Amino acid sequence: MGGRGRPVRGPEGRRILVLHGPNLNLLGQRDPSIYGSSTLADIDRALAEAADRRGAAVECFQSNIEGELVDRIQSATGTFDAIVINPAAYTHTSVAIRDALDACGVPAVEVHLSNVHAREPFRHTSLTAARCVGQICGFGPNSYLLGLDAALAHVERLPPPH
Ligand code: CA2
Repeated sequence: MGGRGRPVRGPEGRRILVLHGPNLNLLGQRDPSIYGSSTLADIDRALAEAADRRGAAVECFQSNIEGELVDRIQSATGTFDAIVINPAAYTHTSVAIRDALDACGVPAVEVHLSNVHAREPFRHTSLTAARCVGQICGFGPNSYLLGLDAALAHVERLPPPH
């Protein structure tokens, strides 16, 4: 039993959906001073290896299209234990992604490569973070790995489904 009498299950067999928002497909090709030199493929590989070491699995998906991200969030219900999402620019604009996170019933962790709170004021507001368990930002690609661990730690403390 975990704290407060909740059952604790390990990360084994957990399925985590990783979503990357618009322009993140360009990582490693431009603006390395802000976003570093890792490519999205590097990040996805590191996530898959980290998940594998924990006996869990990730599925990674990137889209520049808001509706495709909404579709993937909706389809996570009943198929994934948690979502790790970097909504990129949609963080600051998307009521649709916020509503999808609300509706899907799957716990989500928001991650950002950069420290959005130390950048332009328009990046300080996240429409999506309030529908997530929490937000991790400013650690470069490690934000995703920290997000994966946060998501696994969170679901381990949820009661198992009936
Ligand atoms: O820091 C993050 O992870 C962001 O989500 C990245 C978004 C930005 O709009 C958010 O405010 C913070 C931008 C992703 C664009 O990625 C690029 C990568 C390489 C070159 C150009 C853009």
